[in-house]
Order: sequence, then structure tokens, then C-alpha cells
Amino acid sequence: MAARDTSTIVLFDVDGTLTPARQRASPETEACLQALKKKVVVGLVGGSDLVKINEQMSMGDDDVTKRYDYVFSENGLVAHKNGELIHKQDIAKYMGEDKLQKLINFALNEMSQLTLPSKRGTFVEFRSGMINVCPVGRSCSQAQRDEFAAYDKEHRVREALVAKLRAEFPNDGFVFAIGGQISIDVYPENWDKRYCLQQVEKDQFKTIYFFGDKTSPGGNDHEIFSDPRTLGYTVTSPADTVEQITRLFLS
Ligand code: M1P
Repeated sequence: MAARDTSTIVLFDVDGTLTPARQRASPETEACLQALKKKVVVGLVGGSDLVKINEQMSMGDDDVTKRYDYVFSENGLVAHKNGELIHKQDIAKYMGEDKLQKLINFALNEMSQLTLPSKRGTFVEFRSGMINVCPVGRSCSQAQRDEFAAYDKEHRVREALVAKLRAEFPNDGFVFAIGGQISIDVYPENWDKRYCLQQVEKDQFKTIYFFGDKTSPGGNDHEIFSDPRTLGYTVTSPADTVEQITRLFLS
């Protein structure tokens, strides 16, 4: 068998690319990634925090940071390489308490005006490098998540909230991104998925592939997908990712 090509890294978005939104990877996807890892270096770059990526990608009994060469959670604001933490951002330090509280108070106030099919708890999730704002509440069930996602498609609840947030905080350096099914990610400018490339570049890869599903303008994969440092590929589902990886690297 040919030696592993350590000058090539393949980076994957998680939700919609390797798994259905916030669900676990299938055994087929996992097998494909492990076969790919024998050929090249493999990294994950998700918008979610590490706890969620671990639930989705660790196959139940493992530490996801040891399963892949790089795991970039929160867009790479928290970065692991070979199981070791190599970088961690702190949005509170960076933005300051005053700005963050204004943002949180405004978001909570706006969400308190909404009547939705259901509302549960954890409307603001504070992470290391970003804030996740969730009108239905992150503690909703899968059925409530699906119900909100369908309702949001019709009523554009998140788009309206993002428009209000942008109007209220035009010059504070926040980005408001709709990355998943039920929430909005808020982080400082330039802390999108390109952020992880800072770590990748240190290892001087010759080729950096990126696979994602939300690669169009406005999607949270767009910036890294269109960055000149990456070769970007768009996928339509986890099955499509497996198909493209098999064709490009494994057959
Ligand atoms: O990875 C994409 C997104 O996944 C989750 O989105 P949601 O719960 O809305 O489906 C969140 O963890 C979000 O931060 C992340 O960008």
C-alpha cells in the first residue's frame, strides 16, 4: 500500500456534510473517513462546540479528538491536533463583557416576543469562541427541532432576527450566521471557518481540500470554500460526501 500523503489535508464540515443536522455519522461515513485517513491527513471543522461534535463523530465510545488528525470545533476557535488542545479563543476577553451583555440582552428580549410552535430552554448558549442564539431553545427534542426548522423555512424567524441584530449592532464587529437548523451563531468578524486555516498553515500542507454543504454566499461554509488556500468541494448530503471521497481518493 502507498505511504500516507502527509502533505495533503482534507477538511470536512460536520452537519449536513458528514451527518444529518446534529445527528450521528453513519457507519458508512465513518468507514469512508477512516479509509481516507490511511491515505491523507483528515480534519473536521464544525460550527458546533466540541461536546456536540464528539456526540456526532466519536462513534459512541471514543474521544473524537483522537479519532481524527485535527478537530476544529466552533470554526477552529477551539482546535485539537492528534488529541491535544492546540488553540482556544475566548470571545468574552476579545469582545468585552459590556458588548456581549448588550447583545445577549437584545437577543433575549427579541426572542421573548416570539410565539413559535414550541419553546423550550437555553435560548443563548455561551461557548468559548462564539455565542449561539436559539429561538426554540437548544434543549428542544428532535421532533421540536424538526418542527421549528419547517416553521422557520416558512416564516423566516431567524432571518428576521438576524436583520434586527445587524441593525442594532452595525459597528460592533459581530457576524451573525445561520449555520444550522434552529439557531444563529454570533462571533467576531473573521472568526468564520477560515479561522482554522491558521493552524493548518503552520503544518505547511501543499494541498488543503474542504468539503461542505453550505458553500453558497451566506452559508457558513462559504468563506473557507472560496478561500484561495483551499480546494473547495460542495456536497449535497453525507452520502454524496462518501461518493465524492471514494471517487477522488479511494478508488
Ligand atoms: O454545525 C452547524 C451548526 O450546528 C448547530 O446548529 P443547529 O443546532 O442550529 O442545527 C449549532 O451547533 C451551530 O452552532 C452550528 O453552526
